[in-house]
Order: sequence, then C-alpha cells, then structure tokens
Amino acid sequence: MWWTRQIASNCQRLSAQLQWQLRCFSTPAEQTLGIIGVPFAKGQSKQGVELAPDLLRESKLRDVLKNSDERLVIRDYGNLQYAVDETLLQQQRQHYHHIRNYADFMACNLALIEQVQQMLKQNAQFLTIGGDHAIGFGSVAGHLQHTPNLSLVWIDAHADINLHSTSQSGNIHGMPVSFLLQQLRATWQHAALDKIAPNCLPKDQLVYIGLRDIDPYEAFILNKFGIRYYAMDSVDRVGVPKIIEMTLDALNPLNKIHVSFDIDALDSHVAPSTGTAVRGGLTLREGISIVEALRDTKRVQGMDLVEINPKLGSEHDVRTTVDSGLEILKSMFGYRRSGARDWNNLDTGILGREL
Ligand SMILES: [Mn+2]
Repeated sequence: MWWTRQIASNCQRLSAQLQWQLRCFSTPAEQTLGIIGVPFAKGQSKQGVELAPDLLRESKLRDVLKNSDERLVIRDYGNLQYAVDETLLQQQRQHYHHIRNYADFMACNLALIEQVQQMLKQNAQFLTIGGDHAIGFGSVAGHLQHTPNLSLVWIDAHADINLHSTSQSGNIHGMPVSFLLQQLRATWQHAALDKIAPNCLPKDQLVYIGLRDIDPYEAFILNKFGIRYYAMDSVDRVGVPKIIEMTLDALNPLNKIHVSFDIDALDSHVAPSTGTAVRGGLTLREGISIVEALRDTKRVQGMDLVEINPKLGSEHDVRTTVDSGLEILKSMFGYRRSGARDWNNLDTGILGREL
C-alpha cells in the first residue's frame, strides 16, 4: 500500500534526523564553559574583592577545572569592562542617590547581561567570577534573557533581597535579588528594568540555602511572597540531604538552573577572607554535597562564585578561602568524590589480561 511505504519512509527520515541530533549532542564541543571575571567591588565598602578573578586564575583555576573533567573545553573571556553613561548618573542623582554607586552597579550589570548572553551563544555553560554579589543581578538577568525557563539556587549567608527603601547600609550587594523578581520590580521603577532585562524570575523558581543573617524587612519579603529559603536552622533540623531533596522538588524539572554561590555561605573557618563573614555556616563538605547534587541534574547552565576578598585576613586565610572556592567549582564542573565514571580514555591494556 502506498501509505505504508510513505509512513516507513517518514520513519526512516525521522530516525536519521534523530541520530544526527544525538551525534551533535554527544560531541565534546557540548562541554564548553565560558568564564568571565567581574572585578566589581562597589556593591559594598571593602576593597579587595575585585582581585578575586585574577587570583583564582593564578591559583590554577583552569587546571583545577580541567582535572575535574578532561572533556571540558574552557574559554576565558577575561575581565568585564564597563563605562558609566550620563543617563545612569542622572538616574542615580534623581532617584537612587542614597544607594552607593548605583550608576556603576547598573553600568557593570548592563555589560554583564550582554556578556552572559554572548557566552551562552558560544558555550554550553558559563561561570561568572566576582567581585561582590551585586553582579548576581547581571549574571542571572543575562541568563534569563537567553533562557527564560530558569530556576535559581542562591547559596549565601544573606538573602540579598533588600530594596532601596529597606537597605540599612546602602550597599547594593545586599539587593541584587530584588531586581530579578517580577513582584519587586515596581520598587525599582526608575531603573527601566523592563527594557534592559524583560524576563523575570518566577518567585517559585528561587530557592535559598545557607541563610543566617536576614534583615527584618528581608524576612518580611521572603515570607510575604512565600519564597523558599532553607536557613541554617533548617539545615540543622533536617540535614543537607533533605534540603537538597526539597530544593530539587521545588524546581521545575524542565528548567535550566543558575547557581549563585556566595563564598560566605560557607562557615568562616573554611572561608575567612570575605567581606561579611558569618559564623555557623555550611561546612565545606555540605557545600560540596549541595553543588554535586545540583550538577548531577545536568541542568546547571550558569554559576557565580562571588565575595572572595584577598585583602581580608592573613595569607593563610586567603589561601584557605581560595582553596574552598576551587573545591566548590571543581565539584560543580565534574569532579566526583566517588571516582570518575567515564573510562573511555583509560588505557586498559596496562591492566594485563586478568582484568
Ligand atoms: Mn551574597
């Protein structure tokens, strides 16, 4: 019959197409990682955090990532540049003069929004290295413009969800999340957010882990909007495995994931060199567990590592903090504590005939 032939030929064509697509997805080129350094320190008042991207590079970031997964192809885009224009200075003077460095914050994040989209066109994943956490806005907003169906896991001692009206310090590194949520955008009505970053993060696709220093208005906002946050008391009560389970349950399984990791989420014993250290944080092992679980979803498409400040603490403190940061990145980009799972590149000939 003519129609059975037709169906058979359609099936053949579809199966050829599928095989071609599968080949494309399994090529090593898919494991590309774009890295951008953002030496931005104006979201808070301590100098030094701008030195972190280059210090991580000097601390063999590339080798550490390569050793965690040799198939990884790394493209380093250097450090982000930006220029402040008159429009932003005017916005600052007229509406946001009580926030320190608003114009610089916005100029840097505008550049980052573009940079992240560019990196995602050329790579499967990206890593943004801060800088202070003010750059979390541009990194996630850029990610959202490229991939609207996105979930965000914000691992931090702080909620970073202050508004300009609620901030005690005027430090904008405590506000980036408020720029990302639809419900809070109205409070930034003079920032033209709908023009520069129209895609918002749905509030049910945000999960915080590690909080232990939440400002009163932040607690009010988190509860008013029913945002999921697993503060350290939750971690103590139910343990990290349960926190991971609840986090993954909350995120839409069809979404890509952005992980924004503030080094101060880790306890100050393992991450002392950071601007707003708070004791009683995640152990390095807990941090690694969380990152491993997220990585194993195979949905993480972007990550930030922020707030490492090499000018704070002793030389030993700085070393400890950088090493902890590298351990977190290593686990995110492929390293398995239980040993590698891919034996294709091993020369099993040296094992002898017995194996
Ligand atoms: Mn933070």
